[in-house]
Amino acid sequence: MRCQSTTRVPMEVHVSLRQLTQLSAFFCGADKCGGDIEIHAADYLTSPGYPGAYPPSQQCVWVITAPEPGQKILINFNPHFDLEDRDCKYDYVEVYNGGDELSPMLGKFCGKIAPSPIISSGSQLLIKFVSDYETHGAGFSVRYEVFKTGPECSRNFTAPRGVVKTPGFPEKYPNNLDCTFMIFAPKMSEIVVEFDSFDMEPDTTPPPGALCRYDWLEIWDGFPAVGPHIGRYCGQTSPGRVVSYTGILSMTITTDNAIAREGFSANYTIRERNLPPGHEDEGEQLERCGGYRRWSVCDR
Ligand SMILES: [Ca+2]
Ligand SMILES: [Ca+2]
Repeated sequence: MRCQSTTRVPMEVHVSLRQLTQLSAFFCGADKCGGDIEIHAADYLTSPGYPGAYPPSQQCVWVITAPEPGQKILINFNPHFDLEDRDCKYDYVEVYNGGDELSPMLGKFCGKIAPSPIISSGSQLLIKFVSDYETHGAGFSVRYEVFKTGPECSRNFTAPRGVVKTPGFPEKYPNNLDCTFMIFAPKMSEIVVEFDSFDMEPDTTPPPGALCRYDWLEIWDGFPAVGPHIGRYCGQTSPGRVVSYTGILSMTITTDNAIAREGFSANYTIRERNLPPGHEDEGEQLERCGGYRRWSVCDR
């Protein structure tokens, strides 16, 4: 059995070769094969030795638990998936929808095609890996994370005016949100958003270069992460009044797994673009450039 090079047995301990083998198998096993995992952040688990060949005669059981009872778990298998393929009789991965093997099985997998992403219906998921005594493959790697409520809370707005607010406002917003709001305006108009109230979990001691690490609102004048960035907000630092000139304004709301506040409520209005006299042609220029108000972006 191949062991992690970081595993060291203290030299002062006098043990027989047999004991040493058992001990190293124990350390490798504890590190690599099975265990209880509580999700703190997205992370990976792999078959022992991945992406090298897994050892024979493995039986690894991982029980993954989300930090809160109402949460679900999302797992994604790496496409580099390789388990002996004989109708999953000898080597296989099983996924159960719960914390034990009596829970409903969501799938049993082998061969070279990685399973599709799986979402638990409760807060626990069990992954079991079994290999027999011969014929091995590279195994599998799986990324696990708390399933974020994305599609349910995301919305598009096209009406000339409306209200944008955090889910449940003025009650506290839910944890583990990942929502996108997009406001679309007709050509030659701009979007004005006025925040009436704003309160998200503050981040009082961010390290240099970081900002609002727990819960935040992020705003772009355009598509998320594509258009010019307007800002990232948390605590009681309200964005105040925000104007989009591109015809699209995007907001993303991200919250972590603890501590919630009231969130925010904002009114938006779509209005005719107001250009000072003598600058009317800039409007056309903006349209030609795909609505970017930065000339440098347009020039490229
Ligand atoms: Ca095998
Ligand atoms: Ca939070």
